[in-house]
Amino acid sequence: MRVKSGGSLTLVNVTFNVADNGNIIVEPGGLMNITDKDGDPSTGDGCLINSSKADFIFRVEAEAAFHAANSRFEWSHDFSLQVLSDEAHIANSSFSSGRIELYLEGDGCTVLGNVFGCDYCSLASKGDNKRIVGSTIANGVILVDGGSGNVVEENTVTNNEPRGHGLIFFFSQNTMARGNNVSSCYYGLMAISSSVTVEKCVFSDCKYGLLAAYSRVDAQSCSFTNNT
Ligand SMILES: [Ca+2]
Repeated sequence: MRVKSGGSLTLVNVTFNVADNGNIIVEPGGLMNITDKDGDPSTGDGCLINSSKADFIFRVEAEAAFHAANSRFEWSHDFSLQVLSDEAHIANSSFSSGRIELYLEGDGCTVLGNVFGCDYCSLASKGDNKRIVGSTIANGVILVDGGSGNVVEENTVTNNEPRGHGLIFFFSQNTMARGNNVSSCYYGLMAISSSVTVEKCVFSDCKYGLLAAYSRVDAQSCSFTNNT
């Protein structure tokens, strides 16, 4: 499926099974909207996007727009949702697959209240001024790679130490990590060549609660518990 420039596709309460040879591409100038009927994430009337295709690609290209809410994304293989656009909002949705990467490259997009229930999830962000808020990640990491002004807030990340880290800031400036709950990771928070304000976060049962390398980290009102 391909949404081209000037095209607008809205899916409401739609089940979309991607065939063996299918991909979903939203091209520059296109808009894709995936949502439910009543705006309530608990009512199960959102969309289901699923695929059993091994090399499935779901890509929102730069200068496209993408809104997803109250819906489910299910894959039976590893999966990458690549969002290269500034105009992207993903809210109250669930992702499940073998291993997922949600890759966000544009400036200013928002990821709010999603659940990632995968074998391993990487929520990777490049660019500026993103808000990654209220997500639940079991087995995975939130990586902020470069950029400035990004906010990572009120997320819950639980890992199987020593398999992975919780929050990673890599060459990322003026970054805020607020109200996150990170447990059972190798590094709960790792800052490399970054400036990060860490506020009201809880790090528990990690190998190391926090690592700051070539970085300025200001931790305020945080709790470090039972990190070995
Ligand atoms: Ca609903």
